[in-house]
Amino acid sequence: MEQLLHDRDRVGVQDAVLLENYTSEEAFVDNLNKRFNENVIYTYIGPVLISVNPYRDLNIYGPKTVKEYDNKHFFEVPPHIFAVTDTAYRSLREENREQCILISGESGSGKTEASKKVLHYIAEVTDHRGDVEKVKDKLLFSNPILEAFGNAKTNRNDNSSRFGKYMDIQFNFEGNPVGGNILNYLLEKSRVISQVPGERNFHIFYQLLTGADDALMDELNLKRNMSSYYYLSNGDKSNVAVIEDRKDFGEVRKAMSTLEFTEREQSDMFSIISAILHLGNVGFSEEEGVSTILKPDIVDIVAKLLNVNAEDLKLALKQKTIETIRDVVTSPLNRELSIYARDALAKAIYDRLFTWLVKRINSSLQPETERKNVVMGILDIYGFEIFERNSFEQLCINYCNEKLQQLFIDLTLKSEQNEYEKEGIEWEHIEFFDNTIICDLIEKKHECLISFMDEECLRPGEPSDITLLAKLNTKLSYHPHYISHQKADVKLQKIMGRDEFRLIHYAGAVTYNVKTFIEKNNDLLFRDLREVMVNSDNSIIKSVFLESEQKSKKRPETAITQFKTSVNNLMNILRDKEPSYIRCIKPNDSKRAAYFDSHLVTNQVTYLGLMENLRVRRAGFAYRRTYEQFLKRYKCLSKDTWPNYNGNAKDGVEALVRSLAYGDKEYQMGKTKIFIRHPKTLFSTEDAFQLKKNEIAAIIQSAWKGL
Ligand code: AD9
Ligand code: MG
Repeated sequence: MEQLLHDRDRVGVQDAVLLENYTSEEAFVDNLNKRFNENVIYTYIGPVLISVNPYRDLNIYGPKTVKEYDNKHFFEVPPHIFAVTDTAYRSLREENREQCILISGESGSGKTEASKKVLHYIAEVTDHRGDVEKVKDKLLFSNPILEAFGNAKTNRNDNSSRFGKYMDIQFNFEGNPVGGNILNYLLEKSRVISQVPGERNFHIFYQLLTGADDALMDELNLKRNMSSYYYLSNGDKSNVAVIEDRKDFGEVRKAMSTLEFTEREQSDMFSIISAILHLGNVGFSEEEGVSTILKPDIVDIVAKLLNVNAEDLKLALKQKTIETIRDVVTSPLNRELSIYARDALAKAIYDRLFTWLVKRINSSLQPETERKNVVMGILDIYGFEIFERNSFEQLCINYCNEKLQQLFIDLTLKSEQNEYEKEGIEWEHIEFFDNTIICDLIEKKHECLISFMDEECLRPGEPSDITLLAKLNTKLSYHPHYISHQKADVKLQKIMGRDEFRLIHYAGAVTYNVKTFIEKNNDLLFRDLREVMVNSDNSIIKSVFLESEQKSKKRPETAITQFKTSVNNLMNILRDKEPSYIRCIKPNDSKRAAYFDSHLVTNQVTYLGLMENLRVRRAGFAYRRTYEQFLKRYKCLSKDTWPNYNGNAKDGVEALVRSLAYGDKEYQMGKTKIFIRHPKTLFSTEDAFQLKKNEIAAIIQSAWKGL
């Protein structure tokens, strides 16, 4: 137990609740820093795990470590992601309680790696029978496929997930995985058509161009030269040293066959990827406001790859048809609108392909029998984002984080309260910041940011980003967490643009720029293009466009409303599960090993709400352990319990704390645990224990010598 407790000057404390000065952010960060310098990346706040990305292989996930954590009590072993996973798994297996592991943190902090470690640990400690192995292989191999299509090199992370992911692992009564299910959130589809300098498009484009054999390249009409493709041309074309596209492509193909993708499905997918690359090369010119296609033969290639009628596609790139109440009107597009239509098509195809892919993987992960299974969910989702310039995507992401924070507060307080009640300890009310007010501002029916945004997007006439902002400012300026330019103080007005609004989130204030809000929220694809796609003979294209066509018979839902629905569904899924939290932290901005930038870490500690978390955890008792564990370690400190003690553990601890002269207010005896209020009480006990241990060792040694 508490292996590192006695070495706290060097390695810091393994649980931040034991920090003397627990309200000091500096002390908190310093503790993480000390541990990081000793290659200890994991620290707790009570049951919450903090993980600092080491950016190097620390050799701490091998079979030996798995064994060290397998079936051990949480506090008997040093903090580790395996300890968290093991505890969740035992609770699922022994008490039949559904679990969820919630991983958050900013880009590059190690969320995806953490989620893989969880899966890896589960795979290691469950049965290795053939049928179970097969399921585990499928679960593990879903990762390379989703990463190929959903991850990309960004300036923050060479393998950045550009979508949110929730994955269920389903277990049977023996505690073995029998299947799974994945939900995906908000793929960053704008990346398909352009990337900022230094970043890349999704991995799959490069993997296909470097990994496909010549026959496939011919079939797809592709050239290996990346600069031939406009959609890749503004991205980073250098071979990124750490990304091995060719090897990864092999892995993806292997994963696809493990998940039983048919040859046809695979070839349809690659045709779509190639079609998108060619589509980007379709250029337009304009005469008297009417666009013409520059190289129609490129559209022929796209049409062939997508298995659609080439002439229909050409027409759909040059005109738009609008249905009014009275009739159907077709009008030509100018060059700008043709480009817009082309890009919208590329994004829509890719986005739907990704959704199809998740569904396809899910069908392969379905358990063979329909018995009721117990579930462990893993959530790997973008953390709170605050950039120099924040747009629609950041609003969605930060809204999701507000909801997760709300759930976190709910569940943490509830579990603290439950424990106190279960142990018969008097509950002390804890003050905390309730972010419901911000969630309501964003999502509460009829009177929130989302509803006003939708109202404006869907109103007839010419809604624009500026009319949207005007509406938000009028309707929401009364709200304490909404700051319009007008409402801002002089200092803030200087840094806030007139096309911006500001929300005060639980993690800090964020200024959002409304430019492109309407376009992104409407997420429009002209009807002409949709119709061409519905008539495709590519099985994937046909099915994904048909599906959304059927859904959108009525008024199509806006992007943010769809997101709101899926976030609320997610909250319902998580709400009735037992949560475990993993908070990931990035030590520096340069992907460097052994470099801890305290300033950067402090920011993340703020955004992750860790100080608040610590405060809640410390509001009552800093330390709690079962009587058995406490007695086992410290029994040598009292004559009543050492060298021989045969009574029950609770009486033993009672006698022990009496002889250690704990103050009355300093501790409480629960039904199964002792609760200690301040760390210094525990530390003096621990120090006494270390002294005693050395004393006993010396006595034993001299006794040996004497023999
Ligand atoms: V993003 O929001 O998807 O952009 P993540 O998922 O938080 O981000 P990721 O897990 O991809 O970050 O980690 C980034 C990189 O850090 C990995 O590619 C590894 O090179 C490195 N990393 C992360 N965790 C560990 C670890 N436990 N040990 C060693 C790690 N390296
Ligand atoms: Mg990730």
